[in-house]
Amino acid sequence: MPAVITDDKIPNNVNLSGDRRLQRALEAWQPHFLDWWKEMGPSGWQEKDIFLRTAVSVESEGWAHFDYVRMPDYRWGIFLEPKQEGRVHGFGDFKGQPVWDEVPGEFRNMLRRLIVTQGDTEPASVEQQRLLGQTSPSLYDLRNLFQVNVEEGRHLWAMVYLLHTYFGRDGREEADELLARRSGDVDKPRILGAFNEPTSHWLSFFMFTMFTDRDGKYQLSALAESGFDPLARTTRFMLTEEAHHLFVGESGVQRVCKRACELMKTAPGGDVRAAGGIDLPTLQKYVHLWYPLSLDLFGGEISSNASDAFAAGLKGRYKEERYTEHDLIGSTFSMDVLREGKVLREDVPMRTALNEVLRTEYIKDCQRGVDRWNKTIREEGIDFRITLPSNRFNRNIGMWATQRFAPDGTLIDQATWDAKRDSVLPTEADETYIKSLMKPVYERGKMANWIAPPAKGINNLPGDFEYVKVD
Ligand code: BYC
Ligand code: FE
Ligand code: FE
Repeated sequence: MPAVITDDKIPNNVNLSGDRRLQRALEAWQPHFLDWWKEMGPSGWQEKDIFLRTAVSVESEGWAHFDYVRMPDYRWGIFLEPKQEGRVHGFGDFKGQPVWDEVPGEFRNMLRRLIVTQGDTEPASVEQQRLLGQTSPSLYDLRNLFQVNVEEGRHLWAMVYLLHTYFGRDGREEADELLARRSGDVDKPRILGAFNEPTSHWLSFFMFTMFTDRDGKYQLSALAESGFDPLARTTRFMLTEEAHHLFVGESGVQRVCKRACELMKTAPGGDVRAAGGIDLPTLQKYVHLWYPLSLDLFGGEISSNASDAFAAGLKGRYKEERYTEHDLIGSTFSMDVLREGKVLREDVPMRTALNEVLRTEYIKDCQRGVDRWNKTIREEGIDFRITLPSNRFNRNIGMWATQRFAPDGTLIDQATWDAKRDSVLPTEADETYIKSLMKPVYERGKMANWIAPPAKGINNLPGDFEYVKVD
């Protein structure tokens, strides 16, 4: 493993200076990335000093360096986990054979599509979050937002490195396209649904980092199993950073829950809204919005793409080593399916069910987070439970998208849906109310009224640390 080179234009542990052509190509892409960052990255804060973590190596001890940095000066680097000598394909048709260090011709398109789809989500999320710095509930949250943003920028670099290194001219073109598409744009939208949704306030930001970044955890874990070794090594390191994004989301919502409970107990008549908080029924509606959008990101329940990617050894399951069987020929997965307007349980050939297999793991993980929110609510002495809706509710991708379902999974007709919609999903009035709360709080140690302070600061620093130098 080459040492980390940090005095180059592009910090890396892939010996970039040993490949002049590649280095020149990436150095030519770099100014385009910076232009994109300045145009579409966090608005209004580019000249300020932010207390950020920068990945400087892949050592499990001390991979991160914390210091003040202006975001355009952030050292976006390329880091791959060390190569494991003798690594073999762990699943699929090539199981037991040595992993690939080059792209096999027959799978080139499939692999490129996976990498481009992954890469597209990273800048998309930065675009979605670009205005949130104007309304942060505290300096602590402001810094966390920017931390997530710069790391999503680094994740884009990770995928662009693969495209430039292994896909020649097509790869360079795809890398340019990654900077050309725009979240929510009618003509050149981002590839996947959730990445074109507005994230226009901090409640949606926390839901996004809870539910949508968690799709990232599961997709990256599936790619970390890949028999295309550079992809596996890149995504493994991305997962290290991802944990903080999930923390921001889960703890963010938890703090909103806590504050809602406090206000229920202290506000006249327990009226949380009158006291300037986010009431739990409204919070539940945002769970109903972001959770199905994130479920959609796993693709159709029955998918030949998923089957092909597994067969080729390109995309595995979550923690493949936990399973005993890695061929999946002749095995089945028991799952709900829609047949002639009815929900039935069926055994589906395992390889075609792999999107659903991954989604099922994701759902369990989401439930664990929701359980922790409910624990907070219970500890506050409040009788309310947040629930995840059925995986059939409000879907736009896959077999459930063709019918209407209530949050409990009951099939309902369009008229019932129309009558129910505003009681289960955010209305325009809810959006207006939440946005009305979004007033920036930029004094050290202060917190907006609608959210409880964090249990502790970042990197063991105190809560009133100057996470962002405002002046
Ligand atoms: N929206 O066979 P199907 C992250 C398309 S998040 C729009 O059912 P497949 C992050 C699909 O592309 C992780 N289109 O599904 C989080 C296909 O189109 P084509 C991102 C969709 O292909 C927060 C057609 O429907 N990583 O990192 O098995 C912040 C039929 O597809 C959607 C990845 O996604 C949708 N929701 O699975 C920052 C990993 N779903 O090709 C970052 C790479 C499906 O027929 N991607 N379609 O035109 C994949 O593994 C797969 O592409 C998917 C879809 C899992 C997304
Ligand atoms: Fe990411
Ligand atoms: Fe993330």
